[in-house]
Amino acid sequence: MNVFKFVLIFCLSMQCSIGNTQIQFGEEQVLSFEDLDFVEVTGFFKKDAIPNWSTTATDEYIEVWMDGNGGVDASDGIYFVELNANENAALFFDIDTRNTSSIELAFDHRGRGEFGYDKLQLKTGGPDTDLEVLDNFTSSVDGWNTFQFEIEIPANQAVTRISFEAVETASCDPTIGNFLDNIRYTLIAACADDQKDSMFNMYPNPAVDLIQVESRGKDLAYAYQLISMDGKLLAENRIEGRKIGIDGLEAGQYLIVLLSESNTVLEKKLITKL
Ligand SMILES: [Ca+2]
Ligand SMILES: [Ca+2]
Repeated sequence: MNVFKFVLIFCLSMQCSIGNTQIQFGEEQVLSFEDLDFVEVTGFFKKDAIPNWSTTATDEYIEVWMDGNGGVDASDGIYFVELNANENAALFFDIDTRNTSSIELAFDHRGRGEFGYDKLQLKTGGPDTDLEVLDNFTSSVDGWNTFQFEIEIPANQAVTRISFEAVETASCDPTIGNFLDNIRYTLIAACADDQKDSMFNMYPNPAVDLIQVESRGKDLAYAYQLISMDGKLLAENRIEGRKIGIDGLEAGQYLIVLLSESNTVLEKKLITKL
């Protein structure tokens, strides 16, 4: 294996394995309304009772259905939801998308009314932004449909909201229709080729004795780790004056990991010491 190939593979694997423990790149996560505190009940519940989920409803209620209620079975497990309890609102969850290039999303949708179709709208964006409409998805009463969608994550969007809204119901009442269950998502890591869009710039590279750290976002890097190409931690220090000293290092390639105050990984960069 030539040196370049080794460096690239090593860098990609570090990018995908070092990081905040909340980020599970490449592993499918399932939000299926099964981790509820209440047992075997259909009803309206305050959003705090539904782990991971929230709603824009002013009364904060989310409508949970149990297997068999109204003749409808969950598509996964025993619980599912109907969009809208008492008022027309959005049901959503937020994902930590630092260092993420895209999300592979899948969900199951089913209509309720006997005549016609239910339609939901998928939206996404940062939690503090006007969410972007990705697409509409339509299902009838005849059974659960699985829909899949790949969502591109803009660089520096640290948190991504996934939102579902009822836009049409066969019942003509926005609070009656649009069942949702078995939401799966997989985060795809932003790897080495995304460094041009990263939050931090380290220069010069190659470097001789000092590396300057420049931040393009609100995050500040408080400390760094210097890691050898065979994965050994060589140094871990606070960053003083946005500079990292590499005076005593042997010439070669190293990985520099920038850390926040809580030791969360902010950025990783391959640096060459001359
Ligand atoms: Ca379920
Ligand atoms: Ca309802």
